[in-house]
Amino acid sequence: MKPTITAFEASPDQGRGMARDMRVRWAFEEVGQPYDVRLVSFKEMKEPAHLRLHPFGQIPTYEEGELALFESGAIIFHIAQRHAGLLPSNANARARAITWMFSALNTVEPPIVELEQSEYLVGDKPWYNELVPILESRVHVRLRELSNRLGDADWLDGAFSAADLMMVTVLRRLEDTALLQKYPNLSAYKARGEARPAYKRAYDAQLAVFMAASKAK
Ligand code: GTB
Repeated sequence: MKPTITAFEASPDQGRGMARDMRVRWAFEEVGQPYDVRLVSFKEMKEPAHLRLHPFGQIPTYEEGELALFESGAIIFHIAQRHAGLLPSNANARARAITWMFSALNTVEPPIVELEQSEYLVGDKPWYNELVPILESRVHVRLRELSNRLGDADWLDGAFSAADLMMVTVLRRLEDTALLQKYPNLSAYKARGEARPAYKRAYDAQLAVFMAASKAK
């Protein structure tokens, strides 16, 4: 059965693939699983039908027959469990890859999101300009640590896995900043992920949503 995910009808990123459906699309493309997308408006996301799928009224969601999931991490883990290609078969290597997936979501992404959200949450406060370097320094701590660990390896732990897919999508969130430039190996790592054919197919698919909406206007 073809799974259906949800994505923004009108993504604020204007087709740059910054919303979290992008990582799910990429996972599908990596394993060769066709999928459908149901586009939802901001209003629909907060209505009962969508809240039954996602208690926090967000995208992405995943539906396949009786199964409904939310949280991009859980969805990608589910896809990776069901298909070969995103997690190693060796049990220890698989556990390590899952550990990296969690660390992308729980350790690296939060300070990046805090920085990203600070501008629209408190950008008008008189102390905002003092807050930014503090938040940036928290991001730098994680980037420095990640950079040290990655070293000159291509991927986080052996072959490309769902861990890299997750980490690359997290690092992409820094595109509007200069923070990543300080870490050439992380910039190259991100570029390596984005150069994968599956990434490109996923990117083009979400861009097509934006292009179609722009044409319809
Ligand atoms: N922990 C959840 C997950 O990993 O799935 C977080 C899901 C989430 O944050 N969803 C966002 C959402 O639905 C979209 S991805 N927001 C609407 C709401 O909460 O009401 C976050 C996002 C949105 C837009 C951009 N952008 O335009 O650049 C980037 C990232």
